[in-house]
Amino acid sequence: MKLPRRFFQPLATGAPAPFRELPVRLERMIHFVPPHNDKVRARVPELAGTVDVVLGNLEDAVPADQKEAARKGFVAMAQATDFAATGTGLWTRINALNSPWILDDLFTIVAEVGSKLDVVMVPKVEGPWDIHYIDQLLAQLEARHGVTKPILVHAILETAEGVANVDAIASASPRMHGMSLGPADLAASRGMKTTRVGGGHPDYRVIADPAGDAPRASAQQDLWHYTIARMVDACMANGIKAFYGPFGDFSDGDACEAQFRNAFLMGCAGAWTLHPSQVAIAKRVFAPDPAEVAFAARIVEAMPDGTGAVMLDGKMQDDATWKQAKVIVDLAKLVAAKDPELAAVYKL
Ligand code: 1VU
Ligand code: MG
Repeated sequence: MKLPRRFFQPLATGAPAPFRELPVRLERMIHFVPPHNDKVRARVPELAGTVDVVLGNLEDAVPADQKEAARKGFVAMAQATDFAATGTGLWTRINALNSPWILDDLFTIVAEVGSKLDVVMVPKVEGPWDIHYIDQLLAQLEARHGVTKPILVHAILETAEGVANVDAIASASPRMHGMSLGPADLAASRGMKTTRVGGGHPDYRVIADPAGDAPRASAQQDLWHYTIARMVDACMANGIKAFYGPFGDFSDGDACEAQFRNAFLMGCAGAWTLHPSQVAIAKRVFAPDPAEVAFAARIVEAMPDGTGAVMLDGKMQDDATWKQAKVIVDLAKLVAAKDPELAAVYKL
């Protein structure tokens, strides 16, 4: 671990200094685009104004013989659209550190479009050593290609070893943007018995005690509660952002919405959208409920300096509830700045 004084120094001569604070950005959805698919890629200019982040995916879901096409497609789509004009983030998911493609991914992308790229998503991160490697390499490439804004790193939490090291990953570098839960790879790595991509499982439930001959009530539980909680604590303790990842059953919007909402309530900032149908769900979920915003605004107003104790509608408010209210009001303001319809509803 670097000493505090060295932690924020650039890792290569000529590389930009790391951010002291993360840029404040609304990232309700990270929308995955398969860049080797010409038809979907052609939609990116129109898509860019409707999502918070466009991510060109180079890793899983891209066939091995299409890796080069995906990389070229990503460069083309990054060059063709002015993402900054609509405040849309531009990310890529590179191939894993143990793959034969990662060097070409980073060498090509930073050289060609490094100045337009906000975040590199790194799959299958096992520990801080993976982040250190990417951190050093990105600094060398930024210096070589004159990139002046630091490219951030986002880790996918999708192996048992990664979960065991989640705190060390979150604090590995000032380049860390955040983390996403990767429920499919993680399920496989842990030996979980599910073929689903995220969401619950009908057999994972608690059952009530027997009460005579009455049928015993039972309820499905959230398979991902523990991991999301660990990820949120690791991220927020280090001032970075937590995200729910993919939900694979595009036909079950209700289940996707429930999974996204659990993640939102637990502290996540957004989720991945893999299909256009999931974008509206993420927009609905990752913006606070208008009634909650109205009540939170009353709390903030009732305690202008955030201290003391007051009663609102029979409920005690104090310094701690003021902070809770501030989380909601701040997010509502961020959403309102981008979404005029919600700005009107929030009255902010
Ligand atoms: O109506 P049209 O035919 O003009 O368009 C189709 C389709 O092209 C389009 N579409 C998309 N547009 C933008 N972004 C997308 N991600 C996207 N996906 C589809 O929407 C229209 C309707 O599509 P569809 O229902 O007919 O679906 P398709 O069979 O065309 O596409 C399905 C797949 C799964 C291939 C496509 O959605 C996709 O590639 N999504 C991203 C998958 C991905 O990135 N997976 C990796 C992350 S998850 C992980 O790593 C762990 C599991
Ligand atoms: Mg994965």
